[in-house]
Amino acid sequence: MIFNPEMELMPIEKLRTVQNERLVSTLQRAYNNIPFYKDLYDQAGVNLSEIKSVNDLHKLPFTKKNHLRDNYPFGMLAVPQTELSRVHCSSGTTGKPTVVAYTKNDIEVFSEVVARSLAAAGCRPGMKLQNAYGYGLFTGGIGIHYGAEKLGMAVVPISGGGTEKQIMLLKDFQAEALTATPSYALTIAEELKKRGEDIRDFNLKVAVLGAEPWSEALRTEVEQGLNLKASNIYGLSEIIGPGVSNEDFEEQGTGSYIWEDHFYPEIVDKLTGEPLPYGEPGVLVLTSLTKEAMPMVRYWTGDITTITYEHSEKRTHIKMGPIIGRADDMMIIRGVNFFHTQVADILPDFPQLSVNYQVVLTRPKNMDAVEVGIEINPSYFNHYGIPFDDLNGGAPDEVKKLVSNIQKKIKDNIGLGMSVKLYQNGTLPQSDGGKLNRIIDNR
Ligand code: ADP
Ligand code: K
Repeated sequence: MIFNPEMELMPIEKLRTVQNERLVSTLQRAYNNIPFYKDLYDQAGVNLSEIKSVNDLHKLPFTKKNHLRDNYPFGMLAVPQTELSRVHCSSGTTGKPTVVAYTKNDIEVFSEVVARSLAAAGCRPGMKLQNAYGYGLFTGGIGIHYGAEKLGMAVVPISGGGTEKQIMLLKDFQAEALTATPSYALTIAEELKKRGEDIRDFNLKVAVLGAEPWSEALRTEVEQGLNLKASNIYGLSEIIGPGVSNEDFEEQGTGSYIWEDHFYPEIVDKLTGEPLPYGEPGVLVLTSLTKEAMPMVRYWTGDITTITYEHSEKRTHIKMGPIIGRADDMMIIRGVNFFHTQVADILPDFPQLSVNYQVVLTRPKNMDAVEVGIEINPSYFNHYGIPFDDLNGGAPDEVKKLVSNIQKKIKDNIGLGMSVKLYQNGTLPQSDGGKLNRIIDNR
């Protein structure tokens, strides 16, 4: 099902015309109403009348998260506060949050792109959706809620957490769809297994998971555990919230469609900021084309990915690959660039391992050291009858060999020596409803 065939199937030349028109009015709106943009472009010496199409965008400087922080709370508004319909915050790190705001029409656009996303993920009008994204200042919960209603679904607004109740309602209400962070969907799947629930008592068909990076191995685990199809949803508060892009459930693994009539994507080099050709990994930079309250021009998402039209089969819009990491989350360990998602990528090579992992950084003797904790796959170990206590230290040869094979694989693929510690299933931190932090920095 395609929610908005006119826009999602629009021939690319026509789409460019729409984008160019929308870009020009976005730039005028930003420059004329927001002192930040006027100063930014005046200081850079750009004449906005020279920016006529998306191909000219590269002449403009980037907008970054610190610009939003500097203009806290309402300095980035292009409309009077009386015209706002809603205000959200992005959790961010310490200190003041990043504020984002919406007009009535912005909420309409937000709902539209979420409705398209859910439809692409296999959600249908008439289905019930259990929405386990957090409700509140976070854009995820309410953003999904409005989009699901627009699509014609019935929403169960349970929010994140309370796994026992999640399971009870999934079973009693027979919801066909689940939205959650991927790590929380895994928590639910593992809890089902632990309780010995029979998946045939549930009616789940699709899950729409996002807000944090996840791997194909995690997808498999969730799909098997919950007996459904799980697709990726991507977004960020600064651009609108979830629903900037979404995977089609029948084209899994080939990327997520970016709703290009509302968000124009570029990929740029993370050091030089120069635009990169399709297919090359770099920082995703997004320009909002229709937002009224808070237009974002060349917003530096910090997320590293690729974009290409190569796999756009069902729709004309461009697709982005999975997020490899955030530019500012990249760790440089003993000179080697490292994202924790690189650990996730090697796990499927070892059937003995489960998908849950964490990365602990320490600095003994002034040298950075990395320890990777990985949960084991209980069925594999039960099969061999190895008691869990024997996993670390005093372990049978077979386990010692496994650990050294994992270490070798990490060294070969990532280029860094790391120590590896195995954990019993369910003992590493799990998502209790929201995003899961996999990095523990003890340096
Ligand atoms: P907060 O900042 O409060 O955590 P945001 O919604 O603004 O909330 O977070 C957006 C960020 O979350 C993105 O920039 C990206 O790093 C991450 N993210 C969102 N969706 C995905 C996804 N599907 N895959 C990987 N990372 C994602
Ligand atoms: K964010």
